[in-house]
Amino acid sequence: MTTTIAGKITGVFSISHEKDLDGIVSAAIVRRYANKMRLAHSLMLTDYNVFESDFSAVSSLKNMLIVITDLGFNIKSLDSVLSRLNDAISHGCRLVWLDHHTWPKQCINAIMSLENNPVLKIRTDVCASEIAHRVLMPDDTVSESLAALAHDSDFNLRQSEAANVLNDVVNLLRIFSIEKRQRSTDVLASLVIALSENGLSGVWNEETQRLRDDLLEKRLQNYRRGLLKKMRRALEGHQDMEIHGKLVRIVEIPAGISTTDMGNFLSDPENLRSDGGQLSIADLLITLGPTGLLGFRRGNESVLCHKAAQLFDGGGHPYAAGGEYGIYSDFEAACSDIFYVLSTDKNWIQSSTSSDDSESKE
Ligand SMILES: [Mn+2]
Repeated sequence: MTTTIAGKITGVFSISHEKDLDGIVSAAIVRRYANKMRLAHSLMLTDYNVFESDFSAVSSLKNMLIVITDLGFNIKSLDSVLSRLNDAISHGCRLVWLDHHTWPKQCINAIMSLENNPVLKIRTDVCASEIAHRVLMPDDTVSESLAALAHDSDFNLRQSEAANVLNDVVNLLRIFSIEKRQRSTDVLASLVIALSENGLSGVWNEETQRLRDDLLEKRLQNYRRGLLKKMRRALEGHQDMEIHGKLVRIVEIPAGISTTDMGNFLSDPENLRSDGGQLSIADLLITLGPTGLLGFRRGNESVLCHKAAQLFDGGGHPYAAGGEYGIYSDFEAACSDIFYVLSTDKNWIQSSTSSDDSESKE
């Protein structure tokens, strides 16, 4: 596509997801592309709750290559998104949209029917950074390794300490921007720039396993200490119940902690140790978030998380799933409800005939 950009394009306007490492790395790859093409580069990081209002800036763009990464949109925003893009395209802009979320057919058709040859690449089996690398910078090894980093984070593989660290850095900077009422783009732009200039080694010292920026490293350690304290307190308030012979544990997720972080914390036997001794690993682990969302994980392969989640208007995989309890005020009362619903159904437990050999695999 490098040869098909119209001559009058003067810059790249990059719009990416602010919320996680995949969005930040996608933006870094887009910036490498802009540099390679000797085009000016501007950045806007956004999230779904402010996407439509942020997107209004698109209307006034002129002669820009608009590159949107790691963001999808739903039918509800279709008209407003289309009208902004139509404005921009009538001012000589072109659109490239790269995403890995599931799109409604109607939205795909609407984007593809825009003028000026829009590019829309959606794949759900990889992360957005990997799509950006393949579409924009296929021969660039820095983009390739950045995309691998985002993959580790997005798929929660946790094989790269650097990915874990950068994910926490993105979160801590986002929270800082909310608390200080600053634009997330202003707070996160230097990270995007550092990653795009020198790849991971621009921000991370592989030898010492620390961030190159000492102050940021200090802020990271404080942030992680705060997270641990919150998660330990949440674990202390856990509710356990044996249902159909399985140990079911519910833990309340404190504000500011992601379901992934909480789930990872609770699945590590190291964290289940307290002064009172060692908590056993639950067969079914349920997290209840502040807005009533439920996360399901298992410590035993005879448990089917997606079947449990189906009892709460959700679904997912046998090993992890999500559902919804709804707004609640009393955690213990909510737990009793959840335990009761699970007691009324046995489909979330695999029949015992094959469980012996499958259990040993986990
Ligand atoms: Mn993503």
